[in-house]
Amino acid sequence: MALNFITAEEAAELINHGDNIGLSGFTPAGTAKAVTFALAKRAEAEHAKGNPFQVSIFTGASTGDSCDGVLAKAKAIRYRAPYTTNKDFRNAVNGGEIAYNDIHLSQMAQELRYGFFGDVNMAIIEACEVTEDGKIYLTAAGGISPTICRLADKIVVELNSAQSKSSMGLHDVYEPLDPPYRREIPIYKPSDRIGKPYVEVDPKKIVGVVKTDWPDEARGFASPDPETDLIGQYISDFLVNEMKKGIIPSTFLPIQSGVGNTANAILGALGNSPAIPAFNVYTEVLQDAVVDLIRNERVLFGSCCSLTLTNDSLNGIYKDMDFFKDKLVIRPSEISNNPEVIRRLGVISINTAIEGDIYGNVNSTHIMGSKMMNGIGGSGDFTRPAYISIFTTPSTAKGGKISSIVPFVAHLDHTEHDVNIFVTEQGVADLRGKGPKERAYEIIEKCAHPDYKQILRDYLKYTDGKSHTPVWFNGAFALHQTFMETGDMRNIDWSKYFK
Ligand code: 0RQ
Repeated sequence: MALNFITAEEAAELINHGDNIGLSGFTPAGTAKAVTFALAKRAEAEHAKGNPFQVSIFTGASTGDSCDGVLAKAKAIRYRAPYTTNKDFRNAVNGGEIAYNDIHLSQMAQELRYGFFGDVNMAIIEACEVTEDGKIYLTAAGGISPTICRLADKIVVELNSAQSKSSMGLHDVYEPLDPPYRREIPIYKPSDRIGKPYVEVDPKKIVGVVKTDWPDEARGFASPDPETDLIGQYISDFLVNEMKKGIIPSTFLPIQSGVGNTANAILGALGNSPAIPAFNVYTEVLQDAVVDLIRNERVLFGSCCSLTLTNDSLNGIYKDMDFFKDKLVIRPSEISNNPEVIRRLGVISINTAIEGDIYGNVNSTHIMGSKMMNGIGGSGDFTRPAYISIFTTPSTAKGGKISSIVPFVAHLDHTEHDVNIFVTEQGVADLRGKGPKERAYEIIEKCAHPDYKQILRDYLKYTDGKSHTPVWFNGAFALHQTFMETGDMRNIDWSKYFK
């Protein structure tokens, strides 16, 4: 069947108010750009005419400005799931304009198949190649593309010439069956391939192909600073020690690392540690640091869901495909983040917290309990089934006015049952094999900033001190309350909270 080439504006005209739209990509990598940009313009035009125009957006993870940014500013999104990082989108969410559903990334595709979100009216998929018989070759990310392509009534392909066709063998496209027919996902080592290098669709569903040359919108990272360097060094030393104790096998275990500057610095530290053998990465987002480690043969293999790289780094891979093709694989998020596989492989997870509490609960998503930052992303997918789960954060935020260690997290994403190790620039708290009160002591003494150690010890003193997990209700959020009232948690006056 001949491909029908259309413009981005013509594709946007095929979308109706109230539609459910699925997008390729995971982070700004591999995300549809041209049609979503045109869709925002269409929404603005409809709104100017007084017509309602809003859609629901389903993605693999965050997107770039040409999607979440422009659509949020155009007030074109009613509902959106999962993860985002865009500032304009965040403002709209925290202003109550968008129903944002922060679900675990590994669950997005299957929950679409289960019908939790209704029909998928259109899938917009970025590709580096599409064939008349319905083979779509994805670009820098797997995301939820296989599932939305299968579920969608209509597919629009963004054929992006800024993405090299040399990426055509990188993907391993596999979609599990749903219960009660689901079998094990047959990945036994990070480099195993179990699917096809393309998404196969009924060609009749491809209603249009939009040619574009829009580069990915992933941003670079700041150079590591002394704080992130220290955290990276602590984690590297901790893992070496675990290997010496025989807890981590001498061949080492695959690493998952979150996204951001700290994650980039940690991977750099692991790569530079002579005591750590060359290792595998089984992660969702592959960042620049890992590309360098693959080139230096410190990382043997990288399994991911997206190449969230600077464009220079991405093009470097595309140019060097002969070197990278047996060292990298891009999977759908349902597979890259699959708890079954993560537990089988024994992945060591390293993610960033906004705050943690003295018992080991972690808040990854909400500032002061109510303002959404980004979302849980894949951190929950990896933390629970991890061989060892690690969370990191600087011990303070906003120049010391906020302690990242608090009596009780103001929002809970990862519970004390799932968190093994907590690391700040102050040190490493090992929560394994400890009861709640022992964990409280460990976290305060090893991780809290010196300005907050006594404040946290005082909080514990005001609990009944005896019960299993002592909580003082009036004081549990007193540090947060003090920050909201005075702008600095160090102004805490516990006596105000006595009744
Ligand atoms: O605010 O931007 O106004 O300066 O939060 O903090 O220190 O820049 O940290 O960029 O590494 O992000 C948890 C948000 C950390 C991220 C989080 C303020 C701080 C700053 C950002 P400003 P930093 P990072 C893989 C895994 C969840 C998803 C996940 C994240 C801003 O890592 O979204 O793990 N994780 N995904 O000042 C108030 C505190 C604070 C605070 C920091 N305690 N109270 N504000 N801030 N701590 C990725 C995917 O799934 C794709």
